[in-house]
Amino acid sequence: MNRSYIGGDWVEGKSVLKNLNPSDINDCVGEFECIDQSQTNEAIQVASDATTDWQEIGIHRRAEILDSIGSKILERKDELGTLLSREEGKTLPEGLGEVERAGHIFKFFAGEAVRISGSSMDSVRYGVDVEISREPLGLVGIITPWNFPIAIPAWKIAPALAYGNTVVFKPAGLVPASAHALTEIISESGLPSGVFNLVMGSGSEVGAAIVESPLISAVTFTGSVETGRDVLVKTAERQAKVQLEMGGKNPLVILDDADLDIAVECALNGAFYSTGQRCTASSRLIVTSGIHDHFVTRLVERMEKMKVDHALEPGTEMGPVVDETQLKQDLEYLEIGRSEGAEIVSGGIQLERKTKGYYLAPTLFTETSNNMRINQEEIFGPIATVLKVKDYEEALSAANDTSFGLSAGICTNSLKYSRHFRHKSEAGMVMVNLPTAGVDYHVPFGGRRNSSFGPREQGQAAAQFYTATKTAYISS
Ligand code: UN1
Repeated sequence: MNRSYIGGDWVEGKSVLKNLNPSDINDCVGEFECIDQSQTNEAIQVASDATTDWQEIGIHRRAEILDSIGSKILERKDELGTLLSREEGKTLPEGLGEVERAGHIFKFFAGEAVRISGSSMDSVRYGVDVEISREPLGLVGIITPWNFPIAIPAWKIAPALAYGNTVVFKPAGLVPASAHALTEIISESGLPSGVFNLVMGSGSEVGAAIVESPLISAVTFTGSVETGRDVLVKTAERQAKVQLEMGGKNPLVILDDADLDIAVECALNGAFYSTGQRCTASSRLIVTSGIHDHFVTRLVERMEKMKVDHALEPGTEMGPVVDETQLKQDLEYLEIGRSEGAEIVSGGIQLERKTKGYYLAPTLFTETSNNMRINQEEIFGPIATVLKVKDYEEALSAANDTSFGLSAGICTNSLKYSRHFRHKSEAGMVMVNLPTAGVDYHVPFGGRRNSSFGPREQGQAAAQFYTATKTAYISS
């Protein structure tokens, strides 16, 4: 039974939900208990009371604790990766890779904890010194999505703790087992009780308590644009600090001079790995006319060879869609695309496998225009579109013609175009001859427009969100 963890205790919930394996819905990964709003408020109180303890423990001990969490995650990689793939449906290599990334994130922020620094300068008034320092915020509320069940929690929890904050963490209901396992590791790391709390339950009870509580100084959220807006409005009302990571409709531009092998692998990886369920997925493939037909033929050949199966089956390249609701949304977008006049050249059908799961063939639309809904709205499934354009200029303008701006990629051998694209792309991250998805843990992550709000995540940039700046003036 997966329970919430509050003030150092595993706490009984008010209702029980099943956690089903999307590769095999007859496999119940486990049950988890949901707590309600008043229990969440108790967790918030406990975490708020623990802030002084955590700040006074000092940076050396904080670093040691974070480093040991990172080591334990890496030691238990096989078990955690298998669990993650079983409950989320990404392939085992993807699950293992994600766990490894989470371990490295904790180790990175262990190092950052002892490097928290400020600056000093002379005041414009002679005889006065100015010292600028970073201080903890207090209590941080963390709300995470289901598509990266351990990496996204890690890249929010690790910096929150490293910079001296206490945490209330609400994972997505579809992936409670990974959250529980991570919490188990954190609970054994020597943290004072109340510093880290896991609160499992619904958005309307647990999420609402986090967003509305005056005891929470900052809320970091990754999820849908719709929920993100709600979090933004509610936190703005009480002037809490907020950081949002939401959707994407990321363009991958393929120019005539691209290396075709590289372009096809970037598109395949970016569009279909993790079943396309990444906010960084390459969902719009913008292809110039000279390479268009070759590219489509080669990508379709590769897609048809892709092994779509149970996430834990050796050799699987793409696992199932995460659940029935997401599958329904994906199927609806197939209809929307067809009705808009786009053509499906590969996929577009549900697949049956030995086990009953939410299998959908990787799908490619061609004959699209950029104003179609399938080119403007985030689908969050294994569905990509091809947009044929005349030249680089048209490709760039289509790439930027979106309400999102998370990641953008270009496949080309031209220094001129890759350099121009790097400067003119209106996305937060630009990839050259690489998929739009798959990011490092030690550099800033985030986007523009509807994709993100607030300071960047990860790397040293994380300090901007998880700390408050203090400016001190000192005269003798
Ligand atoms: C990645 O592409 O490696 O929810 C990470 C998401 C993003 C993370 C993507 N926040 O898909």
